[in-house]
Amino acid sequence: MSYKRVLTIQDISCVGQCSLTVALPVISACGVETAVLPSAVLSTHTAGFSGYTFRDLTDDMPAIKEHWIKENIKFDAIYTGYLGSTKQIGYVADMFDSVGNCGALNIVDPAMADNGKLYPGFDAEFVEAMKGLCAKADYLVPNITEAALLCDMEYRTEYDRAYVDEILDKLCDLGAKNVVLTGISYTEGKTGVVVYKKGEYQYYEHDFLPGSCHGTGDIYASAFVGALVRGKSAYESAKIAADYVIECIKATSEENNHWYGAKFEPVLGKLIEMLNK
Ligand code: PXL
Repeated sequence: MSYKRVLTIQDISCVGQCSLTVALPVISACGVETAVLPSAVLSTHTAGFSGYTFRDLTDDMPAIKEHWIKENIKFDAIYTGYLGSTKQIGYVADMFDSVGNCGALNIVDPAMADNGKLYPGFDAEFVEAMKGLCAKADYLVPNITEAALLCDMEYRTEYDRAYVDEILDKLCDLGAKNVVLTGISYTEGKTGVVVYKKGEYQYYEHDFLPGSCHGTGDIYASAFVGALVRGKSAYESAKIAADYVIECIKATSEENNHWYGAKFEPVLGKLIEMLNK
């Protein structure tokens, strides 16, 4: 296995088990060097805490990029998550063009919404700009809320394969080469992930675990990136990430007041085992 370096661009929520505090340990555990570019620094994430601080780092990005170019620092993959501002999305798109190695993978988690709602602070202008970033994605990893927003489709909690197929085609029409659509459930008690490339549909279904916890989208995308960069196929990576998230949810549900994130750390060993199979 050749040694690979990933750049991940997302916020530091100091407390909250999401974004960079998940991506850095998870991708590192996959055996991949992980460089970070914080999009913003928050005292906590925005889901359930109130009065959090928010420092937007948009204006630091051009100088960071210029320094990396001067030092000839390049990455084998660039993975983006929660971004700090609409203007920043343009800078991030520029990073794809300027600091990716030849053949680098661009992986976009359009982290901006869940359960039918945008996260606090995001608006329609942000969604429009995010469509432009998705156009550059080799792998786009949305949940169904984000996917519906990106396609200007109605968000539904009940749907059939035709609705999902329409979303997948629209995401590819935006320009995304592959789509990994999470949280897709066709049968009660089950959920799963679709791995799609224009015309090629694969689905990994698994049990739905009640008591969903915050931050599993970030754990999913980080494990997917780690496995993919380690050389697993998109489908294997999607399956490993799903199985790992299941382990995280099981570990978290052992205690019922751990509401703000998932306990991904005690089960990192299981992720490494899955990768080594
Ligand atoms: O997990 C997504 C996420 C990332 N970063 C911040 C968030 C959220 C979701 O609410 O608030 C700051």
